[in-house]
Amino acid sequence: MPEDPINHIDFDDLNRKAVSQPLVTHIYTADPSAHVFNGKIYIYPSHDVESHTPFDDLGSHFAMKDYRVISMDSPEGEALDNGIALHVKDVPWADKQMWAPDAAEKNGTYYLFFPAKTHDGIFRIGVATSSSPTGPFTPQPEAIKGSFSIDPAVFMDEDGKYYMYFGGIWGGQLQRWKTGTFKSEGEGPLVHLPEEHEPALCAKIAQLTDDLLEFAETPKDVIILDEHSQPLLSGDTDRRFFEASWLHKHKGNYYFSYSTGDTHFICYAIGDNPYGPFKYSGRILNPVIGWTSHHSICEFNNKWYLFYHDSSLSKGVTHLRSIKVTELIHEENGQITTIEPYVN
Ligand code: FUB
Repeated sequence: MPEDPINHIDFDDLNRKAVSQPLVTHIYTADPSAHVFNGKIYIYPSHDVESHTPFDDLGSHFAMKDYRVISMDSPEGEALDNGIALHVKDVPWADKQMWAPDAAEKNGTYYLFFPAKTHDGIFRIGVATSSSPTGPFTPQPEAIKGSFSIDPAVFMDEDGKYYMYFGGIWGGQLQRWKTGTFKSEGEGPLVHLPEEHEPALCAKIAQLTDDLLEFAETPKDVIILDEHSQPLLSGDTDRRFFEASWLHKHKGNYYFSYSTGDTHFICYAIGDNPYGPFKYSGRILNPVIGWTSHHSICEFNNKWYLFYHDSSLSKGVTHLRSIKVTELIHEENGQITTIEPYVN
C-alpha cells in the first residue's frame, strides 16, 4: 500500500474537479451502504478515526470503534448524523475494527450487519437490531454462526428472500479460509492467496434465515466469469474480486459489484439470479484519492445513485475517508456508464 498523506496533489484543484463533495465533514466516514426506507435515504457507513496505528497491508490502521447512521431526504439534501448507533464495547463477541456495515429492514425491524475482529483476531460478521433505521441497535450476543471475513451486503430479492454477500482478501482474511477452516498465518497472512494463474478467490453468498439472524445455508462462491466463460484469475488484478460486495437488481438482471482493492476500481458483473455466475461487464468507478474504494448502489425516485468514498477531505490519508454520492446511469444495453470521480 502507498504511504499517506499524498503530498504531490493540489487538493483544492482536485476538489474543484470532483464530481461530488463529502456528504458530512464533521467526522470521517467510509464504505457507505445506502438504502431507502419509508421514502428516506439512510446511509450505513464506517466511522473512520485516527488511532495512530501504523500503516500495513492488513489494514490495521482502520481501527474504527462505532457506527453512525447518516440520513437524507434526497440525494441533494442535507446529510444528518444521527449519533452513535452501535459501539464495539457493547458487542460481547467483538474486540476491534468495526469495518464496512450494511442494513436491511423486515416487518418494521431494522438489522445492522457488521464485521469486527474477535478477541482472538478473527473477522466475523454480526447482527444488531432496532425498531428505528437510525438505531440504537442491540447486538446479538454471538456473531453469525459460520460467518467469517468482512464487508457484508444484504440484498432482498423481489420474492422476499434475503441474501448476504460478503468477503474480502488481504486484511479481510478471506484467503485464510480457502479450505473452509481458518489457516494460521505461517509465513505471512497473504501466503494463502491463489497463484496468479489460478482462479481468484470469490466473494461469498448465503441466504439468511427468516429472522435474518443466521445463515440458512453454507456460504457459496460468487463466481465471476470472463469473456470466455472462465472464472477470473487471481493475477487479473484489474478485474478480480478484492472486497466491498454489493448487489442490485435492474430490469430483471442481477448486478454484482465490488472493489478490485489494490488496483482501485469498482467493477460489476451481471447474472440472472442472486447466486450467479456473473459475467464480468466493466467498471463503475475509476480510482479515487485514497487506497480503498467501496460503494453501494441505490434507487431513489426512479433515478439510480452511486454512494462511494474518497480521502479528499483528509488530503489523501487512506484511513480518513468521506462518503459521497453521484448519479449512476444504466445504459439501454444494460451496461453501466463508468464514472470518472474527478473531471477537468
Ligand atoms: O473500512 C475498512 C475496510 O476498508 C472496508 O471493510 C473495506 O471494504 C475497505 O473500504
